[in-house]
Amino acid sequence: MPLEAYDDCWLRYDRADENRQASYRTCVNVYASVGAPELGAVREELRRGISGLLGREPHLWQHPPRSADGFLAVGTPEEMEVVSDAVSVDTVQSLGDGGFHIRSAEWEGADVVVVTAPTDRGLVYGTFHLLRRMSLGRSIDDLDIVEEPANAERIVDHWDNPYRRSVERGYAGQSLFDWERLPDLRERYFDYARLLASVGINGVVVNNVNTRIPARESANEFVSRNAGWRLLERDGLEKTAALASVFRRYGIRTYLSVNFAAPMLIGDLDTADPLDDAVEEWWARKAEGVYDAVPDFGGFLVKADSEGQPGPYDYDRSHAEGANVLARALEPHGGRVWWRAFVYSDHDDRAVQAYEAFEPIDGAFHENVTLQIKNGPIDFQPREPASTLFGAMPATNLSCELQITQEYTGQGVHCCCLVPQWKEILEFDTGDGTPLKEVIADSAGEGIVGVVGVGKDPNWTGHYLSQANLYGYGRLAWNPDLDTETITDEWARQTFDDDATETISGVLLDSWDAVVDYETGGLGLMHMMYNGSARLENHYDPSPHEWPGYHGATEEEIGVDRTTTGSGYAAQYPDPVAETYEDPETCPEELLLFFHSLPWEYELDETTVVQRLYDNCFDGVDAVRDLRARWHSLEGVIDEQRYRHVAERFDEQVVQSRRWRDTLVSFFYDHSGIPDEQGRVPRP
Ligand code: GCW
Repeated sequence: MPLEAYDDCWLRYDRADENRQASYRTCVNVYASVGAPELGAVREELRRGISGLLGREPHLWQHPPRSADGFLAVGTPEEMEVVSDAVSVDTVQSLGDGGFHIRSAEWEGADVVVVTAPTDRGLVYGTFHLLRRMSLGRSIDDLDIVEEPANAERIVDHWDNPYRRSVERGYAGQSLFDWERLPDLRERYFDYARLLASVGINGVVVNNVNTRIPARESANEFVSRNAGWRLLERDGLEKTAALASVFRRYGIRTYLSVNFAAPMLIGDLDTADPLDDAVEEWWARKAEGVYDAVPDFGGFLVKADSEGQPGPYDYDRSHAEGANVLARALEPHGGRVWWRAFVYSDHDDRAVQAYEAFEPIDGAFHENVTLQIKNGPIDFQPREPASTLFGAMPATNLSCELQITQEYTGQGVHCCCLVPQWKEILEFDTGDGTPLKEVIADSAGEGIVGVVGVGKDPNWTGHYLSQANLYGYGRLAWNPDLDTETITDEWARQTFDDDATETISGVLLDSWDAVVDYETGGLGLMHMMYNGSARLENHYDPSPHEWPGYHGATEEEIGVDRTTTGSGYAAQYPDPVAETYEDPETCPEELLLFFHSLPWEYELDETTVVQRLYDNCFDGVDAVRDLRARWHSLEGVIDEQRYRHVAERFDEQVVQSRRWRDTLVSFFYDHSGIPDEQGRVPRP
């Protein structure tokens, strides 16, 4: 038992019902190979899982057991005869890294279930897959399952600030990683790795992309709020190596965010110019040191020339030149650079900038560089169109960055299941019929990245229901074709009681639409959140007056013209996508005001723009009230603690959604002067 109490999330392994227990008895005897660190993790997970599901400890064997109930065999075909007999070895060998094969067979008169894979990492995923089936109460008879991850890279990025223990945009307490005490390990790190591996994550960036931000502590004293840049020093590498030893057991590679000016901050160079020989040499030596400490290190993540971080622009070099110097250093060790495309500066329309910076340098990045592009062109808003870069850089390795932590979607208070938002993005047609999910799954080194905000709070994510976002992110990264309902059902069923699954899954499914309605009016407006001063960044409360450029409200019109008569953003998409967005008649209604500035009384289907905005804001609050009522129906059905925690948050969400609604509808009314047809908008 861990010393600190914290939630098991979806790895609860509650007792299976009687019938199922009988049919799961094959798994009471486990024959698992030994050796690789991953296999220790496999055996341990089976011990936990089977003990929970069947109420009895499994027997772990190092040879095929003689048992009337048969047995479960976990290993590669080379290691185990029972495996090579039970499966087609060619099928297994043809699977990509992470892929696995689960098969029922008869072997020497015994019923066996075989979990096999070409790599040890695949055995971890196969084991979790089998345990998930059992947690979901599904049959494990006659299995013949072959799975491979759709995305080669399935990474979570932490925005944890080492040495300060804070988490940027984290709503679940302090950093999970006890930076001062590392390399001492905590049991919780292992449980975190289990959660990640159970949904197929294979990479973790342990520190914030803001590796150094000077903040004013007092009138004339500046300190660095984020000391992540120090992780490249010897002491930091020791801490990283300790975390990597935990993640490695679960097939997860560890990465660091690094500061582009590290040769000056840590080294004694007076430049970080990527074309300078001494800088090249510095990074090469630094990479050697990193790999000495962490032999399977994943690579560097860089936020450059953005929001105060240094970058190649400081030396008049391009992003490709900046990324490539790091790529050359990592290349001999098999490492990769994740270079973020999140750059913007003073400009009339921030949406157009990433494309302007990166599209012209398509093809200029080294093979071991992946461009990490946020899902939309602005910044993790409740709803955005997909970024134009996904359809514009065929010669570059691309990845899509999603935000799991709910910075703009109610933080740790509002229930907002983001899986439907991510599905919308992944299914987006990038122009020639290729959905975005295929663009990022095109080659090795591409994939999905999710910004997690997990912290030390006992429930990991701040809001119990936000665990579904972490779960859903992993499941979608593994298989973007899964539908949203499958994911929410799976999560609810493993996390709560069977009787509550339908209600909880339903609540999750309707939650995002509600947030979009009351935080934006549902027609593509965005960023109407309070920002505040540099030290009080908030992104939670409504504040539409603060950033007029994002919504363009005037007395005549509402929305931002991003067509060719405006900022030209729509034209960055290839046709026919660009054409669809250019014309307000064909632009999807939910993005209308993102692309167009329209008169308040512009006609929509059976109503006007302003009336639709009013209606949506009111609908959003009604929907939250309905979600709360549905949650209340679970009283006595699920445990008191989680019931109350979420019920209290729903109470607060009702209050906050009304605040959002009232602020937005008054704002729309103040600008338009057009009353709500139903008289709900208070006139000043
Ligand atoms: O959304 C903004 C956040 C910043 C974040 C930045 C980024 C890590 O408000 O907190 O910084 O994006 O993605 O780099």
